[in-house]
Amino acid sequence: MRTKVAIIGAGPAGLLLGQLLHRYGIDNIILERHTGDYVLGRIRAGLLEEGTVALLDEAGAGQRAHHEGLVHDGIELAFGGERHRIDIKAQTGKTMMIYGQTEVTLDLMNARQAAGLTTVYEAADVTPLDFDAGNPRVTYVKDGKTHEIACDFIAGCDGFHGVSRASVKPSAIETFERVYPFGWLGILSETPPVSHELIYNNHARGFALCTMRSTHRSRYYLQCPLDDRVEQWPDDRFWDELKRRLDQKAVDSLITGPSIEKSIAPLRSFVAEPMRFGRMFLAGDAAHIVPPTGAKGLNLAASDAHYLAVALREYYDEKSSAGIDAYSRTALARVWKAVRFSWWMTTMLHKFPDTDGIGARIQIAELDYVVSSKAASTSLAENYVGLPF
Ligand code: RFL
Ligand code: PHB
Repeated sequence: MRTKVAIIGAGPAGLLLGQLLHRYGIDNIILERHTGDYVLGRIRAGLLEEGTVALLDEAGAGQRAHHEGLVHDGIELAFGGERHRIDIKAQTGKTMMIYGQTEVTLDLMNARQAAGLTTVYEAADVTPLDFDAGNPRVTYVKDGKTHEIACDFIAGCDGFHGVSRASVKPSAIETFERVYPFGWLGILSETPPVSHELIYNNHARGFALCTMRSTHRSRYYLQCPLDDRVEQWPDDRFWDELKRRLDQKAVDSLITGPSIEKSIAPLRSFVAEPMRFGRMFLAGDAAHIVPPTGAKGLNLAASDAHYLAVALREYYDEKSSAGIDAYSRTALARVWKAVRFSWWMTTMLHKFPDTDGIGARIQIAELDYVVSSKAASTSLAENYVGLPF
């Protein structure tokens, strides 16, 4: 088999890249380790930047998001028992959209299928080869048989634990990492959200986030110890703890119900540099991870896919390598700003082991400053809504 771009991973980065390349007339094949249903079963991000929605439109997969997504103009920060609204639309002229990653993935999968493009699910032992030389290849095993795809380029869109980054020789890559001393326990429930906008809560017992998937489906997160397991968090304990961390008005309007999903995710900041190794590029979580506090993970996967698709179009249409040569630098400039913002939001909103004394007071002073200073709230707003790309 031969294709122009062999894409490893059918998460949001790989599917969006594949669809954008298709629109630019560049053929591609996606190799995914799991089944499509497994990929769709992963409950992750929920908040899309306007730029991400525009990319879904460009990919021909934005229709349902416009119909079913919830457009949000602001967020609330809660601390000291009170809520403070940041009017993001007034500060930036832009909005955000609540539309779950599962829906984004489904829409991109459907668009890919409608376009008749090849995705190999349950591809085992996917191995990128010879990307440092001029003849990159990817081998994989399917139904017990080994296959090989010859290609011009490989796109490693295979997430944090993928094979692409792991295939690079250690001397060619530099990594930067911070692991936070807590995780997020998330639940999904078939209940109306406590408020029509997201509420980020700083509380002495730990961070809590009220978000949603629709007008009848809520998603809540609690900061929890890293070694906690979901079995330790029956629904009643979750709701009790959430109520302790919310302001009274939120507690009064909170509607609880059985959870339909519950999971714990560790929080980390991670960046690999560069994002290009000869004829292989990394995109999305394969290259970087941010803690979810800034809602940037999925949005960065989308901007990487955009930069890479445009660079490859330039390569094929204009016979110019300028775009692919600049890809790593261009993508990393945006990535690092999102890493900075996500770290800052995480630091301001969570309880740290050493936050008890001076740290906790400084957090409150910072939150107070953010909600009372136009300059500070505008800074939060323009990062939250997504920096331009
Ligand atoms: P993904 O979504 O991990 O997709 C990578 C795909 O590659 C496949 N794969 C392989 N395929 C073939 N061969 C191999 N050797 C392979 N190894 C892996 C995987 O099966 C998978 O299908 O990465 P992508 O596309 O870069 O997308 C990134 C986003 O998924 C990610 O940034 C966000 O979901 C991060 N994230 C969150 N972001 C937010 O903005 N808000 C959130 O609330 C939020 N919650 C989360 C999250 C990530 C989580 N992870 C990674 C465990 C919650 C969790 C639990
Ligand atoms: C979500 O809806 O899952 C979500 C929203 C905003 C965040 C993190 C997660 O900052």
